[in-house]
Amino acid sequence: MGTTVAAVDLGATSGRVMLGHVDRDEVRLRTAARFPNEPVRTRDGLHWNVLELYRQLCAGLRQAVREPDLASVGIDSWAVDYGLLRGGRLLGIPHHYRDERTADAVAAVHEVVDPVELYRHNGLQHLPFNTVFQLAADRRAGMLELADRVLLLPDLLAYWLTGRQVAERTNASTTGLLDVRTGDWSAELLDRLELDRSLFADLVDPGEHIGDVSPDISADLGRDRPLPVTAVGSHDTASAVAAVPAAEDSFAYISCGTWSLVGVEVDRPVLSERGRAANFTNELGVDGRIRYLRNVMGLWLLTESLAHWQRADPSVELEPLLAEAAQVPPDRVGVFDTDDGRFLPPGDMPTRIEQWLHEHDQPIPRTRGEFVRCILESLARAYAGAIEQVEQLTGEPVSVLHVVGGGSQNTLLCELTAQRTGRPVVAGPTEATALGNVLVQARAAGAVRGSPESLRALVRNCTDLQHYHPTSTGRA
Ligand code: LFR
Repeated sequence: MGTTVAAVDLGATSGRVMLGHVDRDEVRLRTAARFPNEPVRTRDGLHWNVLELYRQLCAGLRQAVREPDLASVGIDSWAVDYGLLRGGRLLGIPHHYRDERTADAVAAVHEVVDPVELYRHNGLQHLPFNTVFQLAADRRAGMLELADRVLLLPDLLAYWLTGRQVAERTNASTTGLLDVRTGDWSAELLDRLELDRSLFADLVDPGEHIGDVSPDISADLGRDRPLPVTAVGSHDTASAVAAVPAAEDSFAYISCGTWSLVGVEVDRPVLSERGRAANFTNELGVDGRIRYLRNVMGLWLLTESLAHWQRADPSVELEPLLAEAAQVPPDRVGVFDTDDGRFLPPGDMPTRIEQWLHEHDQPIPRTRGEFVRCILESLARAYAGAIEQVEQLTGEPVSVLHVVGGGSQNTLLCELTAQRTGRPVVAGPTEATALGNVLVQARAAGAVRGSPESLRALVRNCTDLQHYHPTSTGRA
């Protein structure tokens, strides 16, 4: 028995449709479809190929509906990006958050609401691609005035499936336009930034029924009965953190994929000036929890370096480079500031890293293996810095670190993280985002009950976790 649900989980480089089967104390995941997500650069910048993502999503659902007891579908993706619509039609191709069109728009927004005040309202760290800045860029390009609706990407895909336009709250909290205290659209910010409230859909919470897949689409998918679409933590980080298998109160997490989101969960927003200056964010999570965290540049540094090397030599592979990196003595490589803005756009990452190290009189890696070590070392140091800061900013000690997402499989990174933070690291699950998505749907369908802690216990029972101790290795 039990319940089966489909989790559509879109990442910056690939998407998947996972089938999650939940039965009392057990949750099992299976892949129904996996597909690449390849951004496209056109004359007007870097875009997401949303039509291809929707096509792949539907192809994945066609597989998923073969499950006779499929109870619902939930969609999550990265945050902040959106489609502009008019009369229900998409206007233009959604931009990628790594597009550089917001450079001037940030200053334009800050002229109206300065950074201190903006933080007081929305509690968000400054990232140049937050929706509020992207919308300002669209206004300057003359696009915003054409639109009557803004839908974040998972909401856009849910709209295409169901015909219903909503704004899922966890993702909406990354726009910079929610009041972090109330969790509602901030009337004051909208007013001052001259954004009409009607541009934004009504908010829904994870677990709410968005609507059923429209009958014509359902028929096309091969389903002859209603297929509900359920709101999940549609911001992937919200879903991932809901599935952190922590048993302890004093845990921190690193949701480690393209980005590394490093922080803790709190009940109330932390809005101190010190926290703002340290670029800590308050993002809304599942069940009203708040993720107090910092965006660290993440494995993007590694995957983008690898892509650069592979352009010159397609035979380059990650695994041997990681093995080489593990042999590099720690003092052989320099450490760079992973969060320097120069690393945000796509491009030749090794040269940018080299330039940074050169400017700061640090040793330059001589081999690809040394580059990999330098990147992982720098990430581990960035994590250590963020953990130290979060302890100071919340006044709460962190006793253990949970690493979830793709990066939890990177043994060297986990070892270095344990060493540099001086904390035990518990690694896994890799598919935390899909699990968080599945569990929220399963709870909405009545297949499991309970608090965030009981969902976490379920993940814990069903995951093979790896443990790393600060002193357990000579390699780091
Ligand atoms: C992670 C993530 C981060 C967000 C970044 C951009 O996938 O969602 O939480 O800051 O992508 O949207």
